[in-house]
Amino acid sequence: MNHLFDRRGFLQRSALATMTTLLGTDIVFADRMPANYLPVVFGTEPDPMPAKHKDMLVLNNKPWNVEAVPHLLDDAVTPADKMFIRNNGLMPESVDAANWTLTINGESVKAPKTYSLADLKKKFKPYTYQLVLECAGNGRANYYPKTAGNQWADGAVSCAEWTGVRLKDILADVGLKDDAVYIGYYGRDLHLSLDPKQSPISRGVPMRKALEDETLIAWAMNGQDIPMAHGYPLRLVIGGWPASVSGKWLHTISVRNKVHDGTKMTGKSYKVPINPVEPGYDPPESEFKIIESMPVKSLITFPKTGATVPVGQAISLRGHAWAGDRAVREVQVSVDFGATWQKTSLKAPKNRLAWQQWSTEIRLPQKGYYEIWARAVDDAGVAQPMVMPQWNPEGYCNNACHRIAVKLV
Ligand SMILES: Nc1nc2c(c(=O)[nH]1)N[C@H]1C(S)=C(S)[C@@H](COP(=O)(O)O)O[C@H]1N2
Ligand SMILES: [Mo]
Repeated sequence: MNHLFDRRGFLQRSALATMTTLLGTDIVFADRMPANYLPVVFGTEPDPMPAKHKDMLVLNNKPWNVEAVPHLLDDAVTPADKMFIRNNGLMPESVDAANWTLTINGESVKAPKTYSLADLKKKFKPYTYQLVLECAGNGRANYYPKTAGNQWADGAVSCAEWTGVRLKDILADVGLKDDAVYIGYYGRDLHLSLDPKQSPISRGVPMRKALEDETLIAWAMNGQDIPMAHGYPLRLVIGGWPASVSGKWLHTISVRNKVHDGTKMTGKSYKVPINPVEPGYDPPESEFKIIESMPVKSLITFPKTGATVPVGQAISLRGHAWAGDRAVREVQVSVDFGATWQKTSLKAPKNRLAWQQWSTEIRLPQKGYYEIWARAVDDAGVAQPMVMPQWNPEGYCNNACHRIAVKLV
Protein backbone atom coordinates (compact mmCIF):
# COMPACT_ATOMS: atom_id res chain seq x y z
CA MET A 1 0.00 0.00 0.00
CA ASN A 2 3.00 2.26 0.35
CA HIS A 3 2.26 4.68 -2.44
CA LEU A 4 -1.16 5.47 -0.93
CA PHE A 5 0.52 7.04 2.08
CA ASP A 6 2.95 9.90 2.45
CA ARG A 7 6.22 9.61 4.30
CA ARG A 8 4.55 10.11 7.68
CA GLY A 9 2.02 7.40 6.93
CA PHE A 10 -0.96 9.66 6.22
CA LEU A 11 -3.15 9.16 3.17
CA GLN A 12 -1.91 11.11 0.17
CA ARG A 13 -4.29 13.81 -1.06
CA SER A 14 -4.65 11.98 -4.39
CA ALA A 15 -5.55 8.70 -2.64
CA LEU A 16 -8.07 10.50 -0.47
CA ALA A 17 -9.64 12.12 -3.54
CA THR A 18 -9.96 8.71 -5.26
CA MET A 19 -11.58 7.21 -2.16
CA THR A 20 -14.03 10.09 -1.87
CA THR A 21 -15.02 9.50 -5.49
CA LEU A 22 -15.42 5.76 -4.93
CA LEU A 23 -17.49 6.31 -1.77
CA GLY A 24 -19.60 9.02 -3.35
CA THR A 25 -19.20 11.06 -0.19
CA ASP A 26 -16.57 12.68 2.02
CA ILE A 27 -14.62 10.92 4.75
CA VAL A 28 -15.63 13.48 7.35
CA PHE A 29 -12.80 13.04 9.86
CA ALA A 30 -10.16 12.19 7.26
CA ASP A 31 -7.69 14.51 9.01
CA ARG A 32 -7.94 12.43 12.19
CA MET A 33 -7.24 9.03 10.64
CA PRO A 34 -4.22 7.36 12.25
CA ALA A 35 -0.99 6.91 10.31
CA ASN A 36 -0.98 4.01 7.82
CA TYR A 37 -4.73 3.60 8.27
CA LEU A 38 -6.78 2.41 5.32
CA PRO A 39 -10.55 2.93 5.76
CA VAL A 40 -12.23 -0.41 6.47
CA VAL A 41 -14.30 -0.42 3.29
CA PHE A 42 -11.12 -0.40 1.24
CA GLY A 43 -9.27 -2.86 3.39
CA THR A 44 -8.66 -6.39 2.25
CA GLU A 45 -8.25 -9.21 4.69
CA PRO A 46 -4.87 -10.89 4.58
CA ASP A 47 -4.82 -14.06 2.51
CA PRO A 48 -5.82 -17.02 4.67
CA MET A 49 -2.81 -18.53 6.48
CA PRO A 50 -1.43 -21.27 4.26
CA ALA A 51 -1.32 -24.67 5.96
CA LYS A 52 2.04 -24.87 7.74
CA HIS A 53 3.63 -26.70 10.64
CA LYS A 54 2.80 -24.95 13.94
CA ASP A 55 6.45 -24.18 14.69
CA MET A 56 7.04 -22.19 11.50
CA LEU A 57 7.84 -18.51 12.13
CA VAL A 58 5.53 -15.90 10.63
CA LEU A 59 7.52 -12.77 9.75
CA ASN A 60 4.66 -11.02 7.99
CA ASN A 61 1.06 -11.87 7.08
CA LYS A 62 0.47 -9.34 4.31
CA PRO A 63 2.16 -10.51 2.26
CA TRP A 64 2.83 -13.91 3.86
CA ASN A 65 6.46 -14.42 4.78
CA VAL A 66 6.99 -17.54 6.83
CA GLU A 67 10.22 -19.40 7.61
CA ALA A 68 11.21 -22.73 9.04
CA VAL A 69 13.53 -23.24 11.99
CA PRO A 70 16.53 -25.48 11.26
CA HIS A 71 15.31 -28.61 13.08
CA LEU A 72 12.08 -28.56 11.06
CA LEU A 73 14.16 -28.98 7.90
CA ASP A 74 15.45 -32.42 8.91
CA ASP A 75 13.79 -34.27 5.99
CA ALA A 76 15.93 -34.96 2.89
CA VAL A 77 13.01 -33.72 0.78
CA THR A 78 11.23 -30.75 2.33
CA PRO A 79 7.51 -31.45 2.90
CA ALA A 80 5.05 -28.71 1.98
CA ASP A 81 4.17 -27.82 5.56
CA LYS A 82 7.81 -27.05 6.41
CA MET A 83 8.60 -25.03 3.31
CA PHE A 84 9.19 -21.30 3.77
CA ILE A 85 6.89 -18.85 2.00
CA ARG A 86 8.13 -15.64 0.47
CA ASN A 87 5.35 -13.63 -1.11
CA ASN A 88 5.86 -10.13 -2.46
CA GLY A 89 2.17 -9.53 -3.17
CA LEU A 90 -1.22 -11.09 -2.56
CA MET A 91 -1.81 -14.64 -3.72
CA PRO A 92 -4.31 -15.03 -6.56
CA GLU A 93 -7.78 -15.34 -5.04
CA SER A 94 -9.03 -18.08 -7.27
CA VAL A 95 -7.16 -20.19 -9.74
CA ASP A 96 -8.80 -22.00 -12.64
CA ALA A 97 -6.26 -24.74 -13.32
CA ALA A 98 -8.41 -26.30 -16.06
CA ASN A 99 -8.10 -23.13 -18.14
CA TRP A 100 -4.59 -22.12 -17.08
CA THR A 101 -2.23 -21.17 -19.89
CA LEU A 102 1.45 -20.40 -20.30
CA THR A 103 2.39 -17.83 -22.94
CA ILE A 104 5.91 -17.50 -24.28
CA ASN A 105 6.47 -14.06 -25.80
CA GLY A 106 9.07 -11.29 -25.87
CA GLU A 107 11.39 -9.58 -28.37
CA SER A 108 13.41 -12.73 -28.97
CA VAL A 109 10.74 -15.30 -29.85
CA LYS A 110 10.05 -15.90 -33.54
CA ALA A 111 6.33 -15.76 -32.73
CA PRO A 112 4.53 -15.84 -29.39
CA LYS A 113 2.90 -19.14 -28.45
CA THR A 114 0.40 -20.16 -25.78
CA TYR A 115 0.09 -23.61 -24.20
CA SER A 116 -2.63 -24.96 -21.96
CA LEU A 117 -1.51 -26.88 -18.89
CA ALA A 118 -2.80 -30.03 -20.61
CA ASP A 119 -0.66 -29.22 -23.73
CA LEU A 120 2.45 -28.94 -21.56
CA LYS A 121 1.79 -32.31 -19.95
CA LYS A 122 1.05 -34.01 -23.28
CA LYS A 123 3.57 -32.45 -25.61
CA PHE A 124 6.81 -32.55 -23.59
CA LYS A 125 8.70 -35.16 -21.61
CA PRO A 126 8.29 -34.68 -17.84
CA TYR A 127 11.27 -34.62 -15.47
CA THR A 128 11.53 -34.70 -11.69
CA TYR A 129 14.36 -33.00 -9.80
CA GLN A 130 15.09 -32.09 -6.19
CA LEU A 131 15.93 -28.40 -6.29
CA VAL A 132 17.20 -26.04 -3.59
CA LEU A 133 15.25 -22.82 -3.36
CA GLU A 134 16.86 -20.32 -1.01
CA CYS A 135 15.65 -16.75 -0.63
CA ALA A 136 18.56 -14.40 -1.29
CA GLY A 137 17.67 -12.69 2.00
CA ASN A 138 18.01 -15.90 4.05
CA GLY A 139 20.36 -15.08 6.96
CA ARG A 140 19.72 -11.33 6.72
CA ALA A 141 18.90 -11.15 10.45
CA ASN A 142 22.51 -12.07 11.23
CA TYR A 143 24.14 -9.16 9.42
CA TYR A 144 25.62 -6.29 11.36
CA PRO A 145 24.88 -3.48 10.75
CA LYS A 146 21.23 -4.44 10.20
CA THR A 147 19.78 -4.06 6.73
CA ALA A 148 16.17 -3.39 5.75
CA GLY A 149 13.84 -6.18 4.63
CA ASN A 150 12.39 -9.36 6.11
CA GLN A 151 14.64 -10.46 8.95
CA TRP A 152 15.06 -14.06 7.82
CA ALA A 153 17.16 -16.14 10.21
CA ASP A 154 18.18 -19.53 8.74
CA GLY A 155 14.97 -21.09 7.50
CA ALA A 156 14.19 -19.47 4.13
CA VAL A 157 15.47 -22.50 2.24
CA SER A 158 13.88 -25.70 0.95
CA CYS A 159 14.66 -28.66 -1.24
CA ALA A 160 11.49 -30.24 -2.61
CA GLU A 161 10.98 -32.60 -5.51
CA TRP A 162 9.57 -30.72 -8.50
CA THR A 163 7.96 -32.29 -11.57
CA GLY A 164 7.37 -30.56 -14.86
CA VAL A 165 8.83 -29.99 -18.28
CA ARG A 166 12.13 -28.44 -19.23
CA LEU A 167 11.93 -24.79 -20.17
CA LYS A 168 14.51 -25.50 -22.86
CA ASP A 169 12.16 -27.98 -24.55
CA ILE A 170 9.35 -25.42 -24.61
CA LEU A 171 11.65 -22.69 -25.93
CA ALA A 172 12.90 -25.02 -28.68
CA ASP A 173 9.28 -25.67 -29.67
CA VAL A 174 8.52 -21.92 -29.74
CA GLY A 175 11.65 -21.00 -31.71
CA LEU A 176 14.01 -18.25 -30.58
CA LYS A 177 15.83 -15.50 -32.43
CA ASP A 178 19.62 -15.26 -32.17
CA ASP A 179 19.50 -12.18 -29.97
CA ALA A 180 17.92 -13.85 -26.90
CA VAL A 181 19.72 -12.72 -23.74
CA TYR A 182 17.42 -13.26 -20.77
CA ILE A 183 14.04 -14.64 -19.74
CA GLY A 184 11.57 -12.89 -17.44
CA TYR A 185 8.53 -14.42 -15.72
CA TYR A 186 5.09 -13.03 -14.95
CA GLY A 187 2.79 -14.49 -12.28
CA ARG A 188 -0.86 -14.10 -11.36
CA ASP A 189 -0.36 -12.60 -7.86
CA LEU A 190 -1.53 -9.09 -7.12
CA HIS A 191 0.55 -6.07 -6.14
CA LEU A 192 -0.04 -4.88 -2.56
CA SER A 193 -1.46 -1.62 -3.95
CA LEU A 194 -4.19 -3.77 -5.56
CA ASP A 195 -3.30 -2.02 -8.83
CA PRO A 196 -3.61 -4.76 -11.47
CA LYS A 197 -1.16 -2.92 -13.73
CA GLN A 198 1.67 -3.28 -11.23
CA SER A 199 3.51 -6.56 -10.80
CA PRO A 200 4.68 -7.61 -7.31
CA ILE A 201 7.75 -9.26 -8.82
CA SER A 202 8.93 -10.24 -12.30
CA ARG A 203 12.46 -11.58 -12.40
CA GLY A 204 14.47 -13.84 -14.63
CA VAL A 205 17.80 -15.37 -15.57
CA PRO A 206 20.24 -15.25 -18.48
CA MET A 207 19.70 -17.78 -21.29
CA ARG A 208 22.53 -20.07 -20.10
CA LYS A 209 20.65 -20.70 -16.84
CA ALA A 210 17.22 -20.76 -18.48
CA LEU A 211 18.39 -23.53 -20.84
CA GLU A 212 19.85 -25.83 -18.17
CA ASP A 213 18.32 -29.31 -17.96
CA GLU A 214 17.08 -28.70 -14.41
CA THR A 215 15.19 -25.48 -15.18
CA LEU A 216 11.58 -26.62 -14.97
CA ILE A 217 8.10 -25.38 -15.66
CA ALA A 218 6.55 -27.42 -12.85
CA TRP A 219 2.99 -28.42 -11.99
CA ALA A 220 3.78 -30.82 -9.14
CA MET A 221 5.71 -30.69 -5.89
CA ASN A 222 6.54 -33.84 -3.93
CA GLY A 223 4.24 -35.81 -6.22
CA GLN A 224 1.16 -33.64 -5.69
CA ASP A 225 -0.33 -30.44 -7.08
CA ILE A 226 1.82 -27.47 -6.08
CA PRO A 227 0.30 -25.95 -2.91
CA MET A 228 -1.38 -22.57 -3.50
CA ALA A 229 1.24 -20.65 -1.47
CA HIS A 230 4.00 -22.10 -3.61
CA GLY A 231 2.57 -21.22 -7.02
CA TYR A 232 -0.39 -23.47 -7.91
CA PRO A 233 -0.98 -24.52 -10.64
CA LEU A 234 2.25 -23.71 -12.51
CA ARG A 235 5.64 -22.47 -11.47
CA LEU A 236 9.07 -21.77 -12.84
CA VAL A 237 11.64 -23.63 -10.71
CA ILE A 238 15.32 -22.74 -11.00
CA GLY A 239 17.61 -24.31 -8.41
CA GLY A 240 20.80 -22.78 -7.01
CA TRP A 241 20.04 -19.12 -7.73
CA PRO A 242 18.11 -16.71 -5.51
CA ALA A 243 14.65 -18.30 -5.20
CA SER A 244 13.21 -14.99 -6.39
CA VAL A 245 13.88 -16.20 -9.96
CA SER A 246 11.45 -19.12 -9.47
CA GLY A 247 8.20 -17.41 -10.46
CA LYS A 248 5.00 -18.68 -8.84
CA TRP A 249 1.49 -18.68 -10.37
CA LEU A 250 3.29 -18.52 -13.71
CA HIS A 251 1.35 -17.38 -16.81
CA THR A 252 3.97 -15.80 -19.07
CA ILE A 253 7.65 -16.06 -19.86
CA SER A 254 9.15 -13.33 -22.00
CA VAL A 255 12.33 -14.06 -23.91
CA ARG A 256 14.18 -10.77 -23.87
CA ASN A 257 16.87 -9.28 -26.10
CA LYS A 258 18.29 -7.47 -23.06
CA VAL A 259 18.58 -8.11 -19.33
CA HIS A 260 14.99 -8.45 -18.10
CA ASP A 261 13.77 -5.19 -16.57
CA GLY A 262 10.69 -6.40 -14.62
CA THR A 263 9.86 -5.50 -11.02
CA LYS A 264 12.77 -6.32 -8.66
CA MET A 265 15.27 -6.70 -11.50
CA THR A 266 16.05 -2.98 -11.37
CA GLY A 267 17.33 -0.70 -8.60
CA LYS A 268 19.27 -2.57 -5.94
CA SER A 269 16.90 -5.55 -5.60
CA TYR A 270 18.73 -8.88 -5.58
CA LYS A 271 22.00 -7.11 -6.28
CA VAL A 272 25.25 -6.76 -4.34
CA PRO A 273 28.08 -4.24 -4.73
CA ILE A 274 30.54 -5.14 -7.50
CA ASN A 275 33.43 -4.19 -5.23
CA PRO A 276 33.34 -5.19 -1.55
CA VAL A 277 32.18 -2.32 0.66
CA GLU A 278 32.82 -1.55 4.31
CA PRO A 279 29.82 -2.57 6.45
CA GLY A 280 27.25 0.23 6.47
CA TYR A 281 28.32 1.80 3.16
CA ASP A 282 25.67 1.87 0.43
CA PRO A 283 27.20 2.70 -2.97
CA PRO A 284 25.24 4.13 -5.95
CA GLU A 285 23.11 1.81 -8.06
CA SER A 286 25.62 1.74 -10.92
CA GLU A 287 28.05 -0.09 -8.62
CA PHE A 288 25.80 -3.13 -8.08
CA LYS A 289 25.58 -6.45 -9.92
CA ILE A 290 22.79 -9.04 -10.09
CA ILE A 291 23.21 -12.06 -7.78
CA GLU A 292 23.54 -15.30 -9.73
CA SER A 293 24.57 -18.61 -8.14
CA MET A 294 24.09 -18.65 -4.34
CA PRO A 295 27.10 -19.33 -2.07
CA VAL A 296 27.98 -22.60 -0.30
CA LYS A 297 25.98 -23.16 2.88
CA SER A 298 24.88 -25.80 5.38
CA LEU A 299 22.40 -26.43 8.18
CA ILE A 300 22.46 -28.59 11.28
CA THR A 301 18.95 -30.06 11.37
CA PHE A 302 19.53 -32.56 14.19
CA PRO A 303 19.68 -32.19 17.11
CA LYS A 304 17.60 -29.11 17.78
CA THR A 305 19.60 -26.28 19.30
CA GLY A 306 19.49 -26.37 23.10
CA ALA A 307 19.57 -30.18 23.30
CA THR A 308 20.64 -31.74 26.61
CA VAL A 309 22.61 -34.97 26.43
CA PRO A 310 23.85 -37.25 29.24
CA VAL A 311 27.66 -37.32 29.67
CA GLY A 312 29.28 -40.28 27.96
CA GLN A 313 26.59 -40.64 25.31
CA ALA A 314 27.54 -40.32 21.63
CA ILE A 315 25.69 -37.58 19.80
CA SER A 316 24.41 -38.05 16.26
CA LEU A 317 24.54 -34.92 14.13
CA ARG A 318 23.09 -34.40 10.71
CA GLY A 319 21.95 -31.81 8.22
CA HIS A 320 22.18 -30.61 4.63
CA ALA A 321 24.67 -28.68 2.53
CA TRP A 322 24.28 -26.96 -0.83
CA ALA A 323 26.35 -24.64 -3.00
CA GLY A 324 24.32 -22.86 -5.69
CA ASP A 325 25.38 -24.15 -9.11
CA ARG A 326 28.22 -26.14 -7.53
CA ALA A 327 28.28 -29.37 -5.57
CA VAL A 328 29.47 -29.69 -1.96
CA ARG A 329 32.78 -31.50 -1.53
CA GLU A 330 32.97 -31.74 2.25
CA VAL A 331 31.16 -30.82 5.44
CA GLN A 332 33.10 -30.44 8.68
CA VAL A 333 31.96 -29.86 12.25
CA SER A 334 33.66 -28.16 15.16
CA VAL A 335 32.82 -28.50 18.86
CA ASP A 336 35.43 -25.99 20.06
CA PHE A 337 34.46 -22.72 18.36
CA GLY A 338 36.30 -23.51 15.16
CA ALA A 339 39.69 -24.34 16.75
CA THR A 340 39.58 -27.87 15.31
CA TRP A 341 37.37 -29.44 12.67
CA GLN A 342 36.37 -33.01 11.87
CA LYS A 343 35.03 -34.39 8.63
CA THR A 344 31.52 -35.77 8.38
CA SER A 345 30.20 -38.31 5.90
CA LEU A 346 28.51 -36.64 2.99
CA LYS A 347 26.08 -38.10 0.48
CA ALA A 348 26.07 -37.32 -3.22
CA PRO A 349 23.15 -35.15 -4.34
CA LYS A 350 20.09 -36.92 -5.78
CA ASN A 351 20.65 -34.79 -8.88
CA ARG A 352 22.52 -31.60 -9.77
CA LEU A 353 21.24 -28.60 -7.73
CA ALA A 354 19.80 -30.77 -4.91
CA TRP A 355 21.08 -30.38 -1.39
CA GLN A 356 23.29 -33.10 0.12
CA GLN A 357 22.91 -34.88 3.45
CA TRP A 358 25.79 -34.97 5.91
CA SER A 359 25.97 -36.89 9.18
CA THR A 360 28.44 -37.83 11.88
CA GLU A 361 28.68 -38.98 15.47
CA ILE A 362 30.64 -37.07 18.09
CA ARG A 363 31.64 -37.52 21.71
CA LEU A 364 32.14 -34.55 23.97
CA PRO A 365 34.83 -34.72 26.70
CA GLN A 366 33.05 -33.52 29.84
CA LYS A 367 29.93 -31.98 31.35
CA GLY A 368 29.19 -28.43 30.25
CA TYR A 369 28.13 -26.08 27.47
CA TYR A 370 29.18 -26.62 23.86
CA GLU A 371 28.48 -25.13 20.49
CA ILE A 372 28.45 -27.25 17.39
CA TRP A 373 29.36 -25.49 14.19
CA ALA A 374 29.05 -26.90 10.69
CA ARG A 375 31.04 -25.73 7.69
CA ALA A 376 30.61 -26.82 4.08
CA VAL A 377 33.25 -26.60 1.34
CA ASP A 378 32.16 -26.53 -2.31
CA ASP A 379 33.81 -28.35 -5.21
CA ALA A 380 35.86 -25.27 -6.07
CA GLY A 381 37.37 -25.34 -2.55
CA VAL A 382 35.35 -22.38 -1.26
CA ALA A 383 34.22 -22.75 2.37
CA GLN A 384 31.57 -20.98 4.42
CA PRO A 385 32.78 -18.05 6.52
CA MET A 386 32.56 -18.63 10.28
CA VAL A 387 31.27 -15.26 11.42
CA MET A 388 29.87 -13.03 8.67
CA PRO A 389 30.49 -12.92 4.94
CA GLN A 390 30.96 -9.71 2.94
CA TRP A 391 28.33 -7.26 4.23
CA ASN A 392 26.06 -5.74 1.56
CA PRO A 393 23.40 -3.02 1.83
CA GLU A 394 20.41 -5.27 1.06
CA GLY A 395 21.55 -8.06 3.38
CA TYR A 396 21.78 -10.85 0.80
CA CYS A 397 23.73 -14.11 0.66
CA ASN A 398 24.60 -14.53 4.33
CA ASN A 399 26.18 -17.99 4.31
CA ALA A 400 27.91 -17.84 7.70
CA CYS A 401 28.24 -21.18 9.51
CA HIS A 402 25.15 -22.42 11.32
CA ARG A 403 25.70 -23.17 15.02
CA ILE A 404 23.70 -24.96 17.67
CA ALA A 405 24.02 -25.13 21.45
CA VAL A 406 24.33 -28.46 23.28
CA LYS A 407 24.57 -29.09 27.02
CA LEU A 408 26.14 -32.19 28.52
CA VAL A 409 24.64 -33.02 31.90
N1 LIG B 1 4.77 -14.70 -8.60
C1 LIG B 1 5.66 -14.69 -7.60
N2 LIG B 1 6.73 -15.51 -7.64
C2 LIG B 1 7.63 -15.51 -6.65
C3 LIG B 1 7.50 -14.61 -5.54
C4 LIG B 1 6.35 -13.77 -5.50
O1 LIG B 1 6.16 -12.98 -4.58
N3 LIG B 1 5.46 -13.83 -6.56
N4 LIG B 1 8.47 -14.58 -4.57
C5 LIG B 1 9.80 -15.03 -4.99
C6 LIG B 1 10.76 -15.11 -3.91
S1 LIG B 1 11.50 -13.66 -3.43
C7 LIG B 1 11.13 -16.30 -3.35
S2 LIG B 1 12.34 -16.40 -2.18
C8 LIG B 1 10.46 -17.56 -3.75
C9 LIG B 1 9.84 -18.24 -2.55
O2 LIG B 1 9.26 -19.45 -2.91
P1 LIG B 1 8.30 -20.20 -1.90
O3 LIG B 1 7.36 -19.18 -1.30
O4 LIG B 1 7.60 -21.24 -2.70
O5 LIG B 1 9.17 -20.82 -0.83
O6 LIG B 1 9.42 -17.35 -4.72
C10 LIG B 1 9.71 -16.38 -5.69
N5 LIG B 1 8.68 -16.36 -6.69
MO1 LIG C 1 13.30 -14.23 -1.97
